Amino acid sequence: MELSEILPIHFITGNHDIYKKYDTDVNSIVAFKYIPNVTIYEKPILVTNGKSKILVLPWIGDQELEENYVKDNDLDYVFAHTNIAGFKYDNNRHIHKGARFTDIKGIKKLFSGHIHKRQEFQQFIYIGSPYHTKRSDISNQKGVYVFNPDKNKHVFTPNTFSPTFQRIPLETILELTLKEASKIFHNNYSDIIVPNKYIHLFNLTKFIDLLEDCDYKKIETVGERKIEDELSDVMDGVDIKDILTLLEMSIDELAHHMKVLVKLKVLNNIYYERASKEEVE
Ligand SMILES: [Mn+2]
Repeated sequence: MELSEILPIHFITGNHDIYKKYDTDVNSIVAFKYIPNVTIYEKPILVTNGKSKILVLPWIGDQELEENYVKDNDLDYVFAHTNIAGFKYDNNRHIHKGARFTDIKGIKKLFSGHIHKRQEFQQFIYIGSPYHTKRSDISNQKGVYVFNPDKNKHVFTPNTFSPTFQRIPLETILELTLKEASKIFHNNYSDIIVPNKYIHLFNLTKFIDLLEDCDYKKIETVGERKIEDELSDVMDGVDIKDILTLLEMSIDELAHHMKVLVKLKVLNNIYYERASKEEVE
């Protein structure tokens, strides 16, 4: 709202803004549609600034279709929300099942959302989330891109304001003065990596007491071994889930008896199917 008073805002639907798995007709960003100076895009569309041909490509979830939209139009720029083959998921696994945009010739620049990890390859850019949201963001610098289509130049400005997630070895901290330590922990989420052999000796409570004047977000300790376990957990995790799958997972978490779980899932499925079929006015 405040932003739209400064400059025109353009939204494109992503997979987490939609109710159904692929169809974007029921989405949450529609709520912003009536704000002056705000445009939302629910379907792929060609737009222009008078000089360049620009494809706006909201979430489709079908890599072939996405590739065709890009191939079939002689484009300058693309703004997308999708998996792009050759890049990495937030958990660092390679994206194999994704649109092969990097093979398509002639795109001057492509910006995409979807993956939160900021990454660039040639003229293809995942802008990333604007700030850290979880531990997998550790060491991924977030920020804002400003793009000038006339010159095909972009400038990245790091976000040095928002809290970040970080991991700091205990040895490093022990070398710091209290003032230096306060500065590092200030406003951030920090894991102190404690060597396994010292895990029972390090007194976190006492340590945090020392930092009482430091306005930190969170300080936790992790053993070296725990980090290894966690990393392999992340590797096995599936990155993107649709609402149906998320609902099913939370049903599982209720830990009812098998019979009840099965009933809930059947109900969930029926409800979801109905909702998906229903016409939206
Ligand atoms: Mn997404």
